[in-house]
Amino acid sequence: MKLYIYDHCPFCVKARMIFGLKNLPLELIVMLNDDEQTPKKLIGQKMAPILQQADGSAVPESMDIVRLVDKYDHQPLLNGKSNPAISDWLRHVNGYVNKLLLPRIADASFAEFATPEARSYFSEKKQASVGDFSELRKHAPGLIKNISDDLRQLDKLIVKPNAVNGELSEDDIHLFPLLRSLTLVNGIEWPSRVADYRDNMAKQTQVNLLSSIAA
Ligand SMILES: N[C@@H](CCC(=O)N[C@@H](CS)C(=O)NCC(=O)O)C(=O)O
Repeated sequence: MKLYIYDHCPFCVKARMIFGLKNLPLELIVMLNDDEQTPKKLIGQKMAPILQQADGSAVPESMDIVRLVDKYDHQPLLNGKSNPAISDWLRHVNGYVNKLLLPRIADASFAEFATPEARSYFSEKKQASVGDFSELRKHAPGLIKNISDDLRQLDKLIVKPNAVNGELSEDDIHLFPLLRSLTLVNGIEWPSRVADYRDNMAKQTQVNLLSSIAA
């Protein structure tokens, strides 16, 4: 099967995770960020991730892909219960974290930004929605402090390094992509349980962290 993604995209990480967890073969295709034609041809809109199945049919929406692939072999892995405290934590952090992440993503060496046009497409689109990146960069120290404080709260919610609630659940699929994105940012204080969970999930899901290109 083929998965069309952007490497920086947390929704794409959700879809990648289920393939890694189940150790299923997958061809990853990183689209240029300004390539509107490929996604529009597959699903009628510019959106990633997109799963192209062996019969050629294309499936959008990360959680639809996760649930479909989890059931492929009739041995689903995501059987654990969700903890409402995890979705509350994610809702709170997702309320501000893009102000920290988007300016760094726009500068990083992701394959979807292999041409200057693809990088500008991203920067212009995102600045139109979250505001001027140079202005946001001035707030980075405060945002890094906020996220470090919030990670200390998350530390108390982590039950095991291999599953946030003790057994793999959709909470893991929602939580790990955000932690992976945060590895793009230098200076964050990672509490030990969160760091163990982040590293263990990267191994289990076969999805790389971004520390090597952090700024
Ligand atoms: N509900 C969708 C959201 C996916 C999404 O927002 N993807 C972003 C990338 S992170 C996207 O493709 N945006 C259009 C663009 O980048 O032009 C899902 O869960 O798959």
